[in-house]
Amino acid sequence: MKQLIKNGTIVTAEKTFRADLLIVDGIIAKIGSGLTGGATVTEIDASGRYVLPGGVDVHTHLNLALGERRVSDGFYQGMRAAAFGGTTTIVDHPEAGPADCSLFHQPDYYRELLAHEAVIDYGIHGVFQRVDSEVLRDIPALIHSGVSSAKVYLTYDGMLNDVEIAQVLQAMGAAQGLTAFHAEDDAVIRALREQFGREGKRSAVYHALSRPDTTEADAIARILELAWAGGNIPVYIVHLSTAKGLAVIEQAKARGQRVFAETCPQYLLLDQSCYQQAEPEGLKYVMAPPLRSSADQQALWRGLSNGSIDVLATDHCSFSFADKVKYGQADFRQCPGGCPGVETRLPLSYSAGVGQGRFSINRFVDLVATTPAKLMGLYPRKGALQPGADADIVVWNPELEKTLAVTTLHQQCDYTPFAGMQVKGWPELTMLRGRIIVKDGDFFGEKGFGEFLERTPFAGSC
Ligand code: DUC
Ligand code: ZN
Repeated sequence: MKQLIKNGTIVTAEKTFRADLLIVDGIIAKIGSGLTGGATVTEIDASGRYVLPGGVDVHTHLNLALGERRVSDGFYQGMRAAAFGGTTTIVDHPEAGPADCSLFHQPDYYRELLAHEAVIDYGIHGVFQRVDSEVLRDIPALIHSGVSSAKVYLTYDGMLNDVEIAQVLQAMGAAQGLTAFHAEDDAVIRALREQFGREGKRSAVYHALSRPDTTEADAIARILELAWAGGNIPVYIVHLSTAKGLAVIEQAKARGQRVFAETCPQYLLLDQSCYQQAEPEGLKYVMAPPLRSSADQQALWRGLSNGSIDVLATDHCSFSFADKVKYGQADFRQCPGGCPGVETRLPLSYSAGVGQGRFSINRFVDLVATTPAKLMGLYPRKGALQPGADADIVVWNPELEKTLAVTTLHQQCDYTPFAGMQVKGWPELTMLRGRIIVKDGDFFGEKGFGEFLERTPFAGSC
């Protein structure tokens, strides 16, 4: 099957140029001017539109379950929403599995769940919930099974201590795995949560106050020292939220350390004043790390534009507002943490990033598609517009304006933290491996068409 996207403006991480793009059997075959595909070609007119690689969101929790608390969308609805927002690949973070389960358990379990549900392509991260000889032994096999990254928590129940982190880093580095870190210092957070609980300070604002910015910066500093001491082992910091944490990363990068950082739209566009909203509204913003100050936001924008921050992902985690109120109204410590965002990532970051002159459209493509694909072992199959790449393509209308509202989004969540925000720029058409899955607000995806992506081991740099 042949398709030709005509008259569009192609945007890659490096350049912007007018050209046509020919797709043969789901793969990009040619990019050039005046292309024709013969009698059997289907043409898509992209005049006045940008032609972008499909978005790659490497931090989602589309099906997270923490005991009886479950996110509201699940894989099918979450992926459908992603497609509406121009994202064609996700790499999902599973929750911890049963006690003592092997390193393969959660990726295998997620693959089973996803096999018949997926409407976009997907990878799965591993998760370290304990460290022992079996876990360390299994790391190379995990990486070579296509799960080239795995996450370590420095807080929550499955957190690792420094000795365990050093062991994991050694084994991951040797196997060319990329270790992702949730960087929050548990001891301080635990102490503050207990103190606020004792003092009856249980509203949403105390969630933020119990996780000060130093907890992120200190945790990052600890991770980076361990990775450096281990021989500059590559690390990936998820959902960076603070200027202090960014400063630690910038110092490390300056000494040549292989550290990669991700942030998310909520940390760029929402601030801690959200917790002051009349109760229970503040619970919508209970997430870890919490929202920060406007000075932190400015620092993160600077980091995105100057290259200190490498990836824009979402940490999409759609616990409903109803459940946040049910569990968290009396005590923020019981509130399930997270917010939805997989559908709004591209429009928000394009509008606030490119639209407001903070970075170029090429940097936008780099942050939302190309660099995440490189880091997570998906490039150049994903995140690239070049011959041989999957034809995962977004036709982007830079003039389309929308006001974000829960009623018009497709995420199966009863709120969006970005309600009322105005965006200019929207994906009109989303294509996955040559197949149109969203066009002009209609969904044409099919359960089971999304494929598991065997990710390649980490190349060492990107
Ligand atoms: N933070 C959240 O708020 N929710 C899901 C996981 C995480 O790291
Ligand atoms: Zn997360």
